Amino acid sequence: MNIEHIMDKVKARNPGEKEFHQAVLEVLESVEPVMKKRPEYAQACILERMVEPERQIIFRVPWMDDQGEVHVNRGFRVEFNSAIGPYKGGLRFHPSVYIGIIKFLGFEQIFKNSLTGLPIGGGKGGSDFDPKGKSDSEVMRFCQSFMSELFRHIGPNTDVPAGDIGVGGREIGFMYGQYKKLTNRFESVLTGKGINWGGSLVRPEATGYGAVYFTEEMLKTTGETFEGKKVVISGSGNVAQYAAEKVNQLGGKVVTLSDSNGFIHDPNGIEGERWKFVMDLKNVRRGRIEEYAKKFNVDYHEGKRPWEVPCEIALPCATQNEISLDDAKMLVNNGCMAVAEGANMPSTPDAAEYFVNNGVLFGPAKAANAGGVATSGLEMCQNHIGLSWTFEEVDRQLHQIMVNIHKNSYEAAEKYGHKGNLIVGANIAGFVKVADAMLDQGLV
Ligand code: NDP
Ligand code: 2IT
Repeated sequence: MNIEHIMDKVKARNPGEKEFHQAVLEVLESVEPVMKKRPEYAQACILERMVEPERQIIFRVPWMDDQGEVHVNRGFRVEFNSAIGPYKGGLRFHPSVYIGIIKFLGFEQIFKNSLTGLPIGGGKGGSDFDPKGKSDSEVMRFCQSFMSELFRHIGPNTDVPAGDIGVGGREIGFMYGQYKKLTNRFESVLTGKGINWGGSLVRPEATGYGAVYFTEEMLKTTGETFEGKKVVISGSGNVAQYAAEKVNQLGGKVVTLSDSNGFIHDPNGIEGERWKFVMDLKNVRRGRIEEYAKKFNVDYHEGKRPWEVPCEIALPCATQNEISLDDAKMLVNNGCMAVAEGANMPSTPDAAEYFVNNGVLFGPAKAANAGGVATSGLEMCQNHIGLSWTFEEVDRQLHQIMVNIHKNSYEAAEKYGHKGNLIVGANIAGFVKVADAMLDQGLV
């Protein structure tokens, strides 16, 4: 097996998709020792098949704004791999979305979903639509138009989308309503649904809580806990909000949050009334994080990311490539001992490598943020059996899944000679299950 050869081919066949190239290269490098031990994988061209999505759908999404003006956006759904279950993964609505972003996310999702231990394949979708500044009716019309094409490609045993950046409970509701109208079926075709219509308790909290549970497991390996630790978080959306809540519950102190305009630094800790203010600001009023600084009279840093603030633990929960090598150096210099990726691929490859080589406990995205999709899997399970579990029950299962993901990634890294490197461990543990399923199912 020649990684360079496969990588050259990926670049030639997917020109300009730099985020996708980045995600593929990391996995190829990690699984090299497995490929040496298991020649049957190379013989069946498992890697060459894995990097090619099973199906890619690109479609027109026309919609009308409140002034009666027509807009046209582009919709995507990449159904990447169904070896271990129906395609599963979120939808991202953000102006930066193009096929390369959706493919990087869909590719990562294959291994993440495998790590959860649940029967879910990998997929991702979205649109270059920007929900920011749009009215609820505009968002509804967009979601309805988006689903008017997407519905024919998805289904509870085929492909089950959920949220991601720019897609939360409001958007899932509008899309679910349209799916139901078009198909006349009330079924488990989306996750992240409202609690009164098939949603699961803990799904809103799951990604953030899961990332913190994962961090707890990493800290345990060095006898540490969250108690009294200063925690820097980026983002102030779904993942960041609930990561902050869980850190507070475990005795840590969250001192930053951010959005795409800048970050706030609150040395008092973002908890209690201050945390509730963020929840209302971001989920109800849909305002900017700068308002927090005005309200509580703390520092706001326009156009900057929070990595300059000294901390023991950093949780990037905003977007891809938000931690550069320089940021990583700054964090390590300031005493950061653990980084867990709540966002997808937030560390650039050289930043991630720097953390690992400098003794930082590093939880890569596909392991650390798998709690969201895992709880989506639990939502599907409840829908299939027609029951709803309690908050405590879902939280218990989420916690156990995060403990297992840490254990499996840690052990895989050790087995293949990279003790403590959870990037390698998570990639290998996620990969082997999917590769074996593909072998079992023949050349499809
Ligand atoms: P939200 O839309 O709820 O929040 C995203 C946050 O990140 C906002 O504060 C947003 O700021 C900020 N952000 C987005 N893009 C950028 C950017 N280019 N530069 C700086 N800040 C940015 O999304 P989520 O919280 O759901 O998602 C955050 C991350 O977590 C993403 O990487 C997502 O893929 C990942 N993730 C999400 C899961 C989920 O269940 N929701 C599961 C696993 C991973 P602003 O409002 O200004 O745009
Ligand atoms: O990146 C992710 O794992 C998600 N956005 C959640 C996917 C899901 O299906 O819950």
